[in-house]
Amino acid sequence: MKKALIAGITGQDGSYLAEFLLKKGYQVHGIIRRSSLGNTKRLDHVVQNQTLDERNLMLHYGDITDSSRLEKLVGNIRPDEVYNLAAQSHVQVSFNEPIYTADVVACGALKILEAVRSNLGRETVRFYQATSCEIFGNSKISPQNEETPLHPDNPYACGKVFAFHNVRLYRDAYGLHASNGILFNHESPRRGETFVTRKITRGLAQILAGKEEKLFLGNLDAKRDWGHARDYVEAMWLMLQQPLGGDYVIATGESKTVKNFLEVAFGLVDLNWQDYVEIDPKLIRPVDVDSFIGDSSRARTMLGWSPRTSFLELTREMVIRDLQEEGLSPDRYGLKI
Ligand code: NAP
Ligand code: F7E
Repeated sequence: MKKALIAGITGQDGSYLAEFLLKKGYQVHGIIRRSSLGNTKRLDHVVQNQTLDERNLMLHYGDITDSSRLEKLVGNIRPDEVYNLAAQSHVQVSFNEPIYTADVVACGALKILEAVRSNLGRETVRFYQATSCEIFGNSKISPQNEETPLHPDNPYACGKVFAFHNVRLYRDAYGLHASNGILFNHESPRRGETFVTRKITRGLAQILAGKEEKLFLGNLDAKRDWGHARDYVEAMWLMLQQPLGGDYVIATGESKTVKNFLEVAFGLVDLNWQDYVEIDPKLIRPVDVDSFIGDSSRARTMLGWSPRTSFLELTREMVIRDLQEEGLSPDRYGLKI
């Protein structure tokens, strides 16, 4: 039985990846932070599904900033595959907390990479780093691919660039099977509530439930290449099944504005978003990336990967799940599950 270790298993992607690997027959180990309230909401259904003699999901306390703990976990578990998804992943928060973000996003990635290199033979382990299209920033080149020059435009992106180069370096210097998944935005009903898509679908459901009257947002003209997280975790795994490590852009190749997302989400329940949305200047970032659009030809050719979920299907799934969270029947709005 193959063993995988996931840092960031309690996040959106970590929970989908854990499900994916468990279905493939892996023993999955996850690193979770101690929290005074639970942080395993996205995993509870998986944990509860396990029968006692089939406990293939194991959670270990740890923090990506704590190298001694990472050394111990990697040394004891001896995983075949290590996925580093742990991050302070909110761009706007990274402007407020740049030092902490760098500790987690940049140094955290290097710490787990070093724990892998020093504990495990390069023949036996494969490493995945959650890199982001944010490394391209406001690029002059569109669409962006693996050759696009890096131009990070926020502290989070600067941290991801540091990690990106270290993964490449560990591949070249030590022969480690290490890959950067350069993922463009990916969303789902499990998306954190302060990212724009989930903020919109959750806000819409709260308006319909009569709990809120308005939804406050920032830059509505920003364009993002939005895919579904469930599709993107498959690409992470595929990268680690290749004979050599490498860097791959994962994207849909379609870019939409925040306004487009509002139109589709509110349109699904026959509302006009302009009646409900107000701009809050506090939500405008010191620098925002105007537009992302990815060219994932390399992944499509070499990994045989392509996205399965359309923009409309993604938005629809998120709206339905947030209506249900508010105790509203999607049927009432003509939305069949
Ligand atoms: P997410 O929902 O914010 O999850 C982040 C995970 O990292 C959570 O499990 C979080 O734990 C954990 N974490 C944060 N700080 C940590 C620390 N100090 N020690 C250990 N764990 C820590 O992010 P996501 O959307 O799943 O994204 C997964 C990864 O892909 C991240 O590295 C992100 O930067 C990157 N990425 C995301 C996207 C996207 O569009 N979603 C695109 C490109 C790259 P808690 O649950 O305890 O907070
Ligand atoms: O913003 C605009 C905002 O926070 C998208 C992370 O997963 O993807 C994510 O980063 C756009 C931006 O995602 C609000 O200014 C308008 O232009 O959902 P977001 P992000 O910043 O693109 C990348 C690939 C990652 O790697 C990151 O980890 O929407 N926007 N109004 C808003 N954004 C937020 N959050 N909240 C608003 O009210």
